Amino acid sequence: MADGKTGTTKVLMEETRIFEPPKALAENCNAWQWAKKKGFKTEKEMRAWCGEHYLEFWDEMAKTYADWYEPYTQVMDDSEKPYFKWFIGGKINMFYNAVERHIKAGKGKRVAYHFIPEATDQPERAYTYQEIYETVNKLANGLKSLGVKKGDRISIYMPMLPETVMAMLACAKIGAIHSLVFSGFSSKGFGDRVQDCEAKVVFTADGFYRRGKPMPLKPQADEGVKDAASVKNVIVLKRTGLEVPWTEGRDVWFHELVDKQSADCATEVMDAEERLFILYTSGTTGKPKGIEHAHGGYCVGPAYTCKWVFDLNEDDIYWCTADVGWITGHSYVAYGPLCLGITSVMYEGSPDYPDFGRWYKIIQDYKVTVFYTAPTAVRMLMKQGNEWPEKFDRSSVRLLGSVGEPLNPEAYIWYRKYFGNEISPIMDTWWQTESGCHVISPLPMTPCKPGSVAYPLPGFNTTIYDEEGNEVPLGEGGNIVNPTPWPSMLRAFYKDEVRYKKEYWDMYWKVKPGTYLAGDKATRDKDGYWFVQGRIDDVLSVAGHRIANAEVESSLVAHKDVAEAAVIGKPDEIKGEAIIAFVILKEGVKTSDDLAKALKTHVRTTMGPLAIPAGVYFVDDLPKTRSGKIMRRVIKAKALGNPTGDTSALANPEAVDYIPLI
Ligand code: 6R9
Repeated sequence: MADGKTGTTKVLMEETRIFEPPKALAENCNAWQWAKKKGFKTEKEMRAWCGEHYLEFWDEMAKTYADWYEPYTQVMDDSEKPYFKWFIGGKINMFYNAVERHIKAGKGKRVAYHFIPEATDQPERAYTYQEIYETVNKLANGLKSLGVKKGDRISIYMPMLPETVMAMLACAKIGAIHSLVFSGFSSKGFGDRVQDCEAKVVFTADGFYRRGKPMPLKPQADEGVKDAASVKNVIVLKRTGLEVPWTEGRDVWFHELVDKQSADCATEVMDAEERLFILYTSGTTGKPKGIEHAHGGYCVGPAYTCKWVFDLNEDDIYWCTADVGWITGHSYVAYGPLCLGITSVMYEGSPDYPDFGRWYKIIQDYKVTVFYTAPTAVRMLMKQGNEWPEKFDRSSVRLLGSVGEPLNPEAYIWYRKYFGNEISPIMDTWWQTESGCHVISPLPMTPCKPGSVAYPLPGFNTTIYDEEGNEVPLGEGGNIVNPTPWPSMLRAFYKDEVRYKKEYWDMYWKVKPGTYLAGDKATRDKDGYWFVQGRIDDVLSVAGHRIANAEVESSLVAHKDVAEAAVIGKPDEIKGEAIIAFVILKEGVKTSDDLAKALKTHVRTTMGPLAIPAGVYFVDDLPKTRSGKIMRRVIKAKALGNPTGDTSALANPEAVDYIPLI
């Protein structure tokens, strides 16, 4: 189709291999225990019932996995679609569920995180639930002393540390709304997000470790907040001891703020719908969208899926490698495992420091039982060869997870063999910042097909629609949709009602109001197994991170020598997609390798290293629609040597000829 949206695609690849989970796991896992108790004979029957009776199902999950100060009187209210409300009248707090209730239950001595610094000469350290409870209480009092109140926004620009989770928890405790920005973002990326949510306080660190070396972070944080009038204080965690620029009266050391405070602090009683956090994710127009999540629903979705999909129990040692700055870190490093009182491993640095054996060594040292990572990491480690995993004992691992992009069959088989001892099933979990928790995934008793995310989870009625809103038959592709709401769903875009409606709800509003459009394409094979095919909009997936094409283009166009730019994703064995830029230079500017390099550096400094184009090509023109929209679909087809399809919407069809084969 001319606008680049999905048409109907057939299943091209037929995967016939099926991996059965170990019998003992299938029979004893938490999900199947529940099914047996309810009298279901098959997994299919269970999944179908939970979809049909989704309100009853979520009601039970909310009562099983969350503790409420006051019970809700209604499970869900859809009277103001697309603003769905969950657990009406219920009072709750995420901090109470993630930490406080474990202390009350006498489980304070349990380890929440085994923290492993990147530098091998620094001590590893366990943080108990009790220690986290006390530090968070003090930090919450510290935030109050700075004037932070319920509903205020707090930006967190911190590396992968237990203190980052504690900063999140302190906000939750007093009802402030946290907004994490991945510490790999540039100062501009950070600053834009701080300004958008009008943060009152910012958390950052003096620096972080990368490949064994301390790197500064505070100067970037300063640069980011320099135009943010809303920011009253910057709280700085001392991690590296690097010297930092200091603004008297504004900047506060994390440890000094905590040390002065009492460890008594009352947890704010929140309405279920009050906001827990805002997390920015890339949208089609390039401006990041602030996805809002609520306390009530978030206490349910991550905990339920940690219990059912990852089968987590108190004797597990769980490790999710995601950075807390992304949604996977929010749900599966912080809130989900904490709500269940689980012991996690948290590793500060990169997988190749001091060598490619680091992750396997951590698995060996801590006897990790459940491991969750992204396909990009699996492919990167696969490329390094089997001798690395073979040096270490990985026999503790009993279950694996994958997230962020399709796990291609080659990587799937390798991951299963070298991380999973050829027996651990892989939970390939499809979900989004917007969904808050897993949506489509196997369960531990599901027979799995490589490359497939299996089926929608209990509680979801996720299906595939064609452009008109008809469900497509097995074997055909279309748009992933959720016709019914779920508790940990997004509630809104921060201050942008129009885009919220446009991006998720307008597509099928006329035929089926309240149907959520996920923005991905998928197909199901003849057995009903789901295969995710990628985004329908113009968002790239680089190493599992979403980067809007438009964001990279606007960064390039901001360079003094660039007139116009178009960015596409080229399939990449390791990263999923590599960023390729086509650039029209301003009149009189000459093309050169140095200029191509300068443009890459420019993207790096304005957006951060994740967004650096792998290739920059200079062209004389770019194909556009009559309304001036650059036709990325056509550019991509031409560059990759595929048929360019329908070009009737082009204002300048001759421009296609300028696009080189890459
Ligand atoms: C959790 C997360 C969401 C987008 C999503 C889709 C892609 C996520 C996937 C997957 C294939 C999987 N995605 N999991 N694609 N298989 N198992 O990644 O959130 O950063 O918001 O990205 O990631 O395209 O729409 P987020």
